[in-house]
This record gives sequence, C-alpha cells and structure tokens, in this order.
Amino acid sequence: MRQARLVKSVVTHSQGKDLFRRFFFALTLFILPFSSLAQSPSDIPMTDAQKVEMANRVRQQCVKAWEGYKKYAWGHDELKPLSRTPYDWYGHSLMITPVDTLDTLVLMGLKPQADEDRRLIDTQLNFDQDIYVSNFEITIRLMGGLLSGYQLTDDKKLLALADDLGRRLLPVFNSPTGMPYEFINLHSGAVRGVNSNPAQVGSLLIEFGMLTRLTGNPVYYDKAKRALVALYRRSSSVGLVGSGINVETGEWTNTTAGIMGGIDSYYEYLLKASILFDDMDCARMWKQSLLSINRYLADQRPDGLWYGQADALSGKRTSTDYGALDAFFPAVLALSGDLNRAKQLQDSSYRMWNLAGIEPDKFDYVTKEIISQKYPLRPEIIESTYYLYQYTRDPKYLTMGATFLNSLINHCGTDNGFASLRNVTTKQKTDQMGSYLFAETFKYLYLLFAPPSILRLDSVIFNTEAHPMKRSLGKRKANRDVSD
Ligand code: DMJ
Repeated sequence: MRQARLVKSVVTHSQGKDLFRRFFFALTLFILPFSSLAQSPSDIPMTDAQKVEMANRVRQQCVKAWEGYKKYAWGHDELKPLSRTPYDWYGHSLMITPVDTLDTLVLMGLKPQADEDRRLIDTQLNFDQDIYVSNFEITIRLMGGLLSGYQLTDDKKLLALADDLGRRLLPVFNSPTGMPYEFINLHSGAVRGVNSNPAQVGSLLIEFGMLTRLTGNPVYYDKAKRALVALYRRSSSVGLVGSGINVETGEWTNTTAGIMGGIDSYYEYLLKASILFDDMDCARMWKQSLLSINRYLADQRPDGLWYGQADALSGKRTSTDYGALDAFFPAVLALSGDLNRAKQLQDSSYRMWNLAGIEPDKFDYVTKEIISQKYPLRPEIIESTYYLYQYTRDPKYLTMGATFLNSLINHCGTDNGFASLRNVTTKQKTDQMGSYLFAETFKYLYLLFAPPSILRLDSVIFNTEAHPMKRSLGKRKANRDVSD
C-alpha cells in the first residue's frame, strides 16, 4: 500500500502522465512483481516501446538458454541445466529440444540460430530407432514442431520427417476401440500400454489432421478423428469423461473428471480442431462438453471462479484441486468466446502464482494448501495471459507477464539456462529444463509483448505444445465425416 501511495504522489506533483508511465514501467520490471501489489495487477498501459523492450528481454533469456543447450547438449533431447549434461528421454536422441524450439527461434527473428537448428534436424534426425516412445508426447512435440517449422520455413525436409514419423506412429491406433495405445516402437511398430487417458487419446487431431492437409493422405485425419470420437462416445450420462481409460475395452479405469492434466488437451483439441478444420462434429462435441464442464466442474467461490474435480458418472464434487496445468483453461474459454469466465479464472490463476511468488503445480483452492510444490517451468498460465491480452488489450495482462518473467529469471535462472523448481516455497532447484520452456513458455511470453504483426492469433491454431498451424491450410480441403 505504501508503494501505491508513493505512485499517486508522483503523479500529482510531477510532470504527469509520461513520467508516471516511465516510473510505472520501472516498477513493472523490477519492483511490482515482488510486492503485494502483484496480487491485483494495475491497468497502467505500457507504451509500444516498452512492450518492445519487454519482448527483447524475453528473447535475450531464450537465447541464453539456447546457447546453454548448444554448449552442453547439442543434438540431444534436453539439457540438464545444473549438471550441464545432456539427457535423452529414450537413450537415443530424438532431438526433442531442437524440434520443439525451431518455430520459436523463427518467430523471434533469430535467423542464424534457426538456420543452424534446421540444419541439425534435416541432417541428423532419424526416427528409425528401436525404442518405445510415448505417442502423445512425440506427436505434440515432434510432429507438431516439424509441421509448424515447415509452415514457417518452407523446408520440405521437415514435412518429409513429419510424414515418416506419422507413418511409424499409425499402428498405435490398431486397438479394438480405435483409441491409441500409449507407447509404440518407432522401428517395429509394436505397441504397449492399454491404460491411457483422455489427453493422450484425444490430443492428436491437430497434428495428424494437419499432416493429412499437407500430404493429401487421408489416413492420418481419419485415425485421429476416430479415436477422438470413440473417446467422446464414452462420456458419462452427465457428459463428463474420467481420467483413465482402457483403450482395448473402452472401460473407464478412473472416473475422476476435471480439466487437469490427463484430460486437459482433450477438451482443448475438440475446440481447436473444430476451428482449424471447420469440423462440425468437433464443434458439437465441444459445445456439449463445455455445458457439463461449467455445470459440474466450475466452482464459484467467494474469492473467485475455480474449476475442481467431480465424479464423472454422478457429477458430484470430489475435490477442489487446481494447478499449473489447469491454468490453460482461460485460453480455451477465451478462444471459445466466453471472455467473462476466462477473465475470472485467469485472475484466480494469478492469485495461485502469487501464493509462493511462483506457481505451485497443484493446490487446494479452498484450504489454500499447496499439494504439489514443484514448478517445472510450465507455460499454461502465460498462454492464457497471451490469449486474454490479444482479446481484451487490457494492460493488466502485460503486468502479469512481467511478473512471470521476473519470477522465472529470479527463481529459475542458472548460468546457462533455466532450472525447474523442486519446491516453490524454498525455491530449491532441480536438474531439469523441459523442451516446452522453448516451445511454449518463452514463445507465449514473447508473443504477449511483441507487435501483433509477428503472428496474428486469428491466423493460426496453436497445438497443445504451442506450435502454430495456419488456419488457411487447415481449411483447404472439404471436411470428411467419420462414421464407425
Ligand atoms: C506441455 O508438454 C503441453 O502443454 C501438454 O499439453 C501438457 N503440458 C506440458 C507443459 O506443461
């Protein structure tokens, strides 16, 4: 409050608005994010020059982490930022960080880095490996990154790699229900993992569908759409899905419903596929699902709007957890046209961030107790901030973005990159820098402050790993109906 009074007196007794703006900008950058004012972001606008300055700051941080990756982990899946050693998810590198990062480097105008990255991918990435991989993770990060990289650079090798990957992944859909197995061997096509969840089953259509649009091969769209429809048809009588499903029997193995990790991007893809491909089935499935989400999961509390968990069969509330992954939902609500709920939920997410000065992975929004202390550099809250700023131009979202950037730098920054936090209360770091730091966290932060001309939100649909797909390409061919 003292700071608020100080700000006021500066305005009254000085040269007015311009000085106030500059003073406020300094506050935004260095002081505000750590003060109690950060609980309710101010609505003082940033000038265009100040936004450019913020975008440059984000780019500098991204370059710093990219240089660290290059120095200590070049050609590997990830950099371990504390030990400065490389890490490969499956023993052999699938170049997860290079592929996930390419479109971010292009959008940031880092051409030498983007060209070098592209050369690495073009010459070294080989999917013919005798390893079992997660179909979901490889689709959203690698197929998504290759497809958006191709759309931004016109490098046909990237499309050929995506096509090769798509062909290798196809056997994953050969279950009795058409819902994909969890893991697949990239060399033999053998599958594993009958117990899956809605996110893994239902977040494939943006990538597989775009692959169909770009190659003309209908099989990708058809398989991913059938899986999505098969899942939707197993919604309960109250219109909810559980968080665990057996892909061979179609039985629910866990009936906890929510918008949390394990379910999250299934809902996201119903909406986004409907827009990207003009797919009316997806539009209908999204509309129906949203009614149940708002009826059974939304929770209007004295301190604001939250979304918790319920039993998928009865709709009865089971818990009041909310976390970093749930914070994607304001973006989806905003894209769906419900700005009112989107804004309220984003305010709630921001309060969660400020509980410990950086976001816990999960907390109870009634007791305010932190349930999972980790912060693995997640992007979802920043993604929602970006969408809300695009739709409202409310400067409070820029202030939120400045808070996030400062927390990241101060609590997660290392000499050569950024480290996840093991504990948001103690700020103890852990030796992990996931590739989505580049694909999503930096990209959404950059786009929040960058001029809209860098990438117009209404010209693309982002996959769940923030890889932009051009809407114009999604709509090129007539929509195919799937019936089974
Ligand atoms: C990303 O890989 C994707 O956003 C996915 O949908 C779930 N979350 C991680 C980042 O938190």
